[in-house]
Amino acid sequence: MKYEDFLNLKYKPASNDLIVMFRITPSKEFSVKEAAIRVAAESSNGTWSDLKVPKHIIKLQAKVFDINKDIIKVAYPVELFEKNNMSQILSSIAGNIFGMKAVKGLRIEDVTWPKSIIKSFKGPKFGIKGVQKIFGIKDRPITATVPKPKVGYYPSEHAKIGFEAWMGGVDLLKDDENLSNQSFNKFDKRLKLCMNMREKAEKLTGEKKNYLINITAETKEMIKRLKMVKDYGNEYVMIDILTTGWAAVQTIRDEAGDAGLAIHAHRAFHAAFDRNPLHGLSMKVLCEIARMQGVDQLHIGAMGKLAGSASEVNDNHTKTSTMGNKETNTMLAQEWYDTKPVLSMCSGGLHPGIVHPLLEMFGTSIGLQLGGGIHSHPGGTRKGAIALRQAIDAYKKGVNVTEYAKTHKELDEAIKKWGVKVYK
Ligand code: CAP
Ligand code: MG
Repeated sequence: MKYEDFLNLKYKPASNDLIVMFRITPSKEFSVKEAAIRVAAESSNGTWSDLKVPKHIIKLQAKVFDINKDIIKVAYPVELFEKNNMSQILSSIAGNIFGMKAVKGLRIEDVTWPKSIIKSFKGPKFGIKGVQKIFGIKDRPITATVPKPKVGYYPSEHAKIGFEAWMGGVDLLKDDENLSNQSFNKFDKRLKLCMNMREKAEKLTGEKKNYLINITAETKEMIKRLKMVKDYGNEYVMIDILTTGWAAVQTIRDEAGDAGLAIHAHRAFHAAFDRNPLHGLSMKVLCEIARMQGVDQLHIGAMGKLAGSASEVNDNHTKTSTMGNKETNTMLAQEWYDTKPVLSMCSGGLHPGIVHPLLEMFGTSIGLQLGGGIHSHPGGTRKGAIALRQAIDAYKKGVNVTEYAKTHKELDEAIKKWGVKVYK
């Protein structure tokens, strides 16, 4: 076995090969081709020196089958991977290779996952239709808000903010990604008080309300917290999928599925590896993995305060919310078989004057999360929530927000404060 065995530009991938599209920047002593075969070798079963090996091992070699400037495609025999084991799959295709001296930069742009791997994971229990059914919503986005400042409130203050937001028309109160069970806001206290407020708001508004309480913790502790959420009759849990890790997410998917709870996935930590265009792993691939692992809602970006271009967010949305896509210059083809679509949650610096472009891009079967864009409304949280619902109503009626604001005070105040932004 030698490096050259991992190159075959005439190879046509088998239908059950796993295919990775890499963007590769070779170190100066290597050509793209030399670096590419080293990546294919190290991520499948090669090594740096030549080896005499039995025939059956050769079958597991990955093959570089396409090189186009700095984009290479590698086909991996599916036998290389353990089904239903995302950690092992990523240790192979997204492991040592990022640290190889043969590359100065290496980024996984996309992956085509073969059917046998996709179907080995549970996928979402609810998916888009299931979460819309929880709220009885079909023709408007699901709305969420997170109390700001992101941490510091006592449970009673947190619950009060939740009540105000629910009364103003928000569907989901959400914990921030770094709120869990700190001394100033204990999980069990917060859960109890927010459930009381949820019940009160449901009665007064006649609308279904829910709470995305963040169970992020060590896995056994997360299961304990998930069970507490279930006991209170809430229908969701929230988990920071990247700081907890894929094995933990898979366990929570099993537990949440048994408990009939939907999963809201926060993606904090993603920018550590998806922001550098020349090194790391794209958010598209994280969307694909999260979908296989079975989250029901996932933050995908929104061209607000955080990095991520409209086309990147659009690709993310394609991976969460469609049943498949053809190859483009930024995406590999993917088929999802019967793995449910995941609700794209758009968030990050959003306010009522900025939601229309998102609805124009993605339609109304998405989630909109506004934190500061609700709580910093001049009239306070409840008015901020009302302004968001007014902006959504305007969209559904085909009226632009400036026009609609003339007869809707809360929206008018939001626009006066933050303006109406259209994405460039
Ligand atoms: C938004 C947010 C979300 C980010 C996550 C925050 O608050 O709560 O965590 O949007 O980013 O902490 O910043 P604001 P993404 O609405 O006040 O900005 O959705 O891109 O993963
Ligand atoms: Mg947050």
